[in-house]
Amino acid sequence: MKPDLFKAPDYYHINDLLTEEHKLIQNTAREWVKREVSPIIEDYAQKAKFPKQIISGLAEIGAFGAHIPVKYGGSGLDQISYGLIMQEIERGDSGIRSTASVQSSLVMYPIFAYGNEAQRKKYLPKLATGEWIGSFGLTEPNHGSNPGGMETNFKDKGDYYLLNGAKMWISNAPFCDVAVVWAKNEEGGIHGLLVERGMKGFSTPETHNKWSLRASATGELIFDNVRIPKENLLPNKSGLSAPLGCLDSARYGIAWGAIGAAMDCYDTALKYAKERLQFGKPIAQFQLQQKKLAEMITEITKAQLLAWRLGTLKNEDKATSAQISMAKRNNVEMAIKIAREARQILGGMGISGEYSIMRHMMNLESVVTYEGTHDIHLLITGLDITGLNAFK
Ligand code: TGC
Ligand code: FAD
Repeated sequence: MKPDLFKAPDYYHINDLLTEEHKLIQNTAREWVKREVSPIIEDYAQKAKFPKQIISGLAEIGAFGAHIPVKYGGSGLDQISYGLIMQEIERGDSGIRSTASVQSSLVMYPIFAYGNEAQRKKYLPKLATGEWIGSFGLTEPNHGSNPGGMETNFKDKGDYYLLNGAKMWISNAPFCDVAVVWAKNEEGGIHGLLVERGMKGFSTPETHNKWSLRASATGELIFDNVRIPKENLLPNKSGLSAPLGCLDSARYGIAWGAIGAAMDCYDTALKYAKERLQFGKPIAQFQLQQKKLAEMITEITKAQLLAWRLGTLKNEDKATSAQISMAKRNNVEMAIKIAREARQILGGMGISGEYSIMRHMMNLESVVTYEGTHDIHLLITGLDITGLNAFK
């Protein structure tokens, strides 16, 4: 892996829209990624291992609970700050951003928003420091895009709930300390339960042989007659809108994160194209390569503006789920297309682990699928603009 000389593209001076605090947060995260992620990430991805030693550093840059209030151990930052941290982390690797997204948006957020005070005090400080790692179990073997059909269920046994079922494709599962698990009660109502490692009948086998997000640990959550203490039910929200509400927060982070991956591919391709000589000229002088680079910077700039505007709407509590969905879809597709074009600019070197592009490209195949597939997000926009529901 080459030294990380990343220079962030900022064609429309988006930086001028940021406060001094935003810039400081962004810069801290960027320097941390250069120091702690870039030198090791290729090796960990090749070995399909998550680099656990970076967990405390992720906590220090505010990646765990950026928007959770300080009194619960979070950083109490605004939504743009959260987005910028996700962007910088994903510039390093989407798998590392996944760990941060799950911890912040899918574990800390529901405990904060749907939990009671005792649950907030018990879990949030430990999750904020990375002492505990969380996972989020919504997807099941038979229910991915339609989580409302979930089969995982719990029965009221008087003193406790009895949980049965299985979740699959769960980020952080193999080493999580606590899982936010979505399951149906006997009446079919959907609730969140906090399942802790060590509970009898709870196991988290790792999913192997992934070609994507190799530096992120993915696994199953299996519940075989697990006794859940009654105080582990999230009391303040139920129904499918509860897990989907968490997804809004995570999808927002991905809309920013994907820009980071795209920026890294663009920056790598631009540098390479200016240095690589063929036919006696830098390949950047050929029109076909300039077209690719020009389109890349245009798409990155559009995505930056979309994310920034969405962040301001979120700060004002005005962003709709459909607006968040559009930004997730657009920015991830933009990043995948850029990764593919950037790889071509590097020719044969594009497939080598000497450069980050192929790793980003493979990672983005997961990012375009999780948190709602590209197709599902098209249909969410379709429903929003036509009023006609393609899912029913
Ligand atoms: P539908 O009938 O439309 O909705 C049920 C209820 O939910 C409400 N709702 C939302 N609420 C909050 N936020 C949203 N984004 C919401 N979308 C819908 C809706 O208003 C309704 O409320 P109510 O009060 O009337 O009951 O549900 P549906 O069954 O027709 O499904 C709709 C669909 C397909 C859009 C939705 O289920 C969906 O988004 N599917 C995609 C599933 C998905 O994204 N899974 C992600 C799993 S987690 C993950 O991938 C983590 S990866 C993490 C990482 O590593 O970074
Ligand atoms: P399916 O729902 O079976 O979809 C297959 C295809 O059919 C897709 O192309 C889809 O777009 C299309 N399709 C489905 N329905 C429709 C429709 N109505 N109209 C048109 N096309 C349709 N989940 C979690 O709960 N927690 C996690 O932490 C998590 N982490 C993940 C990490 C990784 C690496 C991956 C790959 C996935 C992860 N997921 C997680 C699961 C992810 O959210 C699901 O994979 C995703 O929601 C899609 O579900 P599925 O894989 O079952 O595909």
